[in-house]
Amino acid sequence: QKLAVSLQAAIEQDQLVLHYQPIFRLDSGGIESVEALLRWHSEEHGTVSPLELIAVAEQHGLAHRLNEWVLLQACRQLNRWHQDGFGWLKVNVNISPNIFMDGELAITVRQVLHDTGLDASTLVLEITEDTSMWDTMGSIDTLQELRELGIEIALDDFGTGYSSFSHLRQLPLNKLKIDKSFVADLSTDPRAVSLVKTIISLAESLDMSVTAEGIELPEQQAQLQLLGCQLGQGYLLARPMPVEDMSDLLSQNH
Ligand code: G
Ligand code: G
Ligand code: NA
Ligand code: MN
Repeated sequence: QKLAVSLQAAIEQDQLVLHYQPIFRLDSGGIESVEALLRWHSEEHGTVSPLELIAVAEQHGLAHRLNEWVLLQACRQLNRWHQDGFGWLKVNVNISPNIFMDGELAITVRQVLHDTGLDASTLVLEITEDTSMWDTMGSIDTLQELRELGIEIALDDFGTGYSSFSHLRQLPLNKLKIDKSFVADLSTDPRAVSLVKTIISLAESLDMSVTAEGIELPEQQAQLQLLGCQLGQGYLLARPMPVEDMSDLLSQNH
């Protein structure tokens, strides 16, 4: 079977899986949120990477269904965690640029919030800056609509893409995620340190919180703490993991 046909069946039959990677407060070590990350092991096609999966979905008109599936599963799972006593937990869901730009995202999000009864303030959408979408006014309207639902918006992979200072000024964003390429160079490159320091103070002055992605080494974590970075995620702290493991980790983390 073609990959797209299998993917469609997998969406309908709930054969896709979300893994979760915690985002930690770097000062206290507490968990603030979990990022939902798509995983698919197909009997026929083996393990398909999320990037390939999303590309196939977009080529075959399945992007909407896939996005809806991810949002609904992530919100349902967060509800379970809230009911298990972790009522403060948030979930971060990645939204691909095409989904973001087509104008129906706010309708889908509103529907999912309604169907799950989830507290909107615990949902964070991650939008990558690696597109030229910010140049269209429609994108600002979409962001505004999403914010009016009470959810938060994070700008993902910050520093690598298209965003300029004027975008940061115009867009109603809550969070910046510093791209892992900057974090990777922190322990070896003083210029990376300067850049990260600047991004942190920029975000603070615009009332956004900062998350460092891709923390792999203790030196990087130490440097980020020194620079006052509030939040971090990466293999050093915890890898993306299945729901059961995430539940265990939440129970251990106070
Ligand atoms: O988890 P991993 O490193 O394999 O993810 C690879 C890429 O796929 C990352 O850029 C990540 O943001 C993206 N990704 C993972 N899950 C989703 C998802 O549910 N939706 C979208 N749009 N992107 C995702
Ligand atoms: O594009 P995005 O920033 O959403 O990509 C997130 C992806 O990065 C996750 O899917 C995850 O698998 C991966 N990731 C998480 N932590 C680390 C890390 O410490 N190092 C690297 N190289 N990748 C990571
Ligand atoms: Na992301
Ligand atoms: Mn992300």
